[in-house]
Amino acid sequence: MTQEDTIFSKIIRKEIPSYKVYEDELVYAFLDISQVTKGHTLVVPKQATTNILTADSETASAVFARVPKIARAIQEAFPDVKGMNVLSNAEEIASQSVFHWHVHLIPRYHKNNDGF
Ligand code: DGP
Repeated sequence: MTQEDTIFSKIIRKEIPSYKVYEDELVYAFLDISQVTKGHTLVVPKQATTNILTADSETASAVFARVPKIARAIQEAFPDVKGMNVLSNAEEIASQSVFHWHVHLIPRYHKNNDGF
């Protein structure tokens, strides 16, 4: 399988539906299907790369430059957001399951973190 064949590339190309949170020429952000908490979002570069261990500086800059804006947009959509985890899993040993780089934005609402 090439990186272009991952489910996220299909989502970026709109071959598979997703709930869009943000999009521009370099980055696509959409709700994670698993919703660890309400508003759990994935920020993905349109240029496919496996993970943060393979991302070039240009791609990494594009993704991380947009993370604060997208994080604040989530907080505006869900005003009860109290904080947020920002994380990225690289390789199977670190629980990566989709091999197209993505950053998780996981809003936190309560001390027990359920968010629902
Ligand atoms: P990771 O384990 O860090 O590689 O995270 C992959 C995430 O991708 C996981 O939280 C579930 C999410 N995911 C997998 N397939 C789909 C999909 O088809 N649509 C959406 N919206 N999210 C998906």
